[in-house]
Amino acid sequence: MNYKLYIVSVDQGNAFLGFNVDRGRTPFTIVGVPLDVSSSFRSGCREAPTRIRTVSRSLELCSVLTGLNIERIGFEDIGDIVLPPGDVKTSLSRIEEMVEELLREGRIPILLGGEHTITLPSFKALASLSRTPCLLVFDSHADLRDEYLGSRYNHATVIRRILDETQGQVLIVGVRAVSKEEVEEYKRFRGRLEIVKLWQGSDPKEVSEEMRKRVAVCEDIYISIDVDILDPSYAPGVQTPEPLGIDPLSLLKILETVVDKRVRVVDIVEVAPPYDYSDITSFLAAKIIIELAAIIYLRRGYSVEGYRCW
Ligand SMILES: [Mn+2]
Repeated sequence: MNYKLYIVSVDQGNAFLGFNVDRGRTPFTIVGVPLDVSSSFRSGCREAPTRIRTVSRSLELCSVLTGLNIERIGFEDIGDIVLPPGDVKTSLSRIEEMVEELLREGRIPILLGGEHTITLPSFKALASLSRTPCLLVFDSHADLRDEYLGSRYNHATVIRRILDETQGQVLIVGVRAVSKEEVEEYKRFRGRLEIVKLWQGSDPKEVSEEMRKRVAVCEDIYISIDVDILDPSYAPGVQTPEPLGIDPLSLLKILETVVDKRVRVVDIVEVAPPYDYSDITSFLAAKIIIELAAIIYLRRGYSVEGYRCW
């Protein structure tokens, strides 16, 4: 499949941060994946790619954590993938083929969700190209159910399906909302699945060190950020809010410690603009992408001469 057939592009001014750079200049490819079919509580994450792009245009471009000028790095923003409404199976296979092609082209895809279900096809794409793929999930939920409301493919089963359908290692961080069934699943998958505790008040340093140890075996790393890992006071515009989360700076500090050159794919999912007072969550999502991209860029060892703001 040529994924470009299913892409609706954005014009220059509407791209992430308001400008689109050529492939040759940046390793990052932004793509919107507005899958929004399975929410059990409140929906609207199909609007997130557009909203995150819109608010991103008002953010400044110096990365707080790294001091890098992200304007020098930039993003190739190819637009949104078109998904057939209501057809989950076709949607998932289309996402998988697109991510696989982007990886073959040597890109670092940054997926703007959409619901968390998109991580399944996208991680499968990485897993098909890697000997030891690892999924690093930041989420307040474990998403480990075998089925939810009679469905096997949705936001509440996504990690379970990944364990079933790939050989990848999975590390979930930030879980604070689980069912009894999920605790049983966790025991069953121990060895391939680890859950690192993290909630309001946790020490990000301790958590980062534990995570670094656990990802030591990975050849390639996929980072999936469900924004409901954050406390609803920082990120109210999500599909399934969960109290007692961490603050955004703690999340970034953990990412700063854990991210290295093995990171191949990033997704940020579950932002729900209809519930996002004052665009708080969309702004935060855009900021996280800026900071994370700057960290990845540094860790991959590209020259940053002349790229610093200070
Ligand atoms: Mn979640």
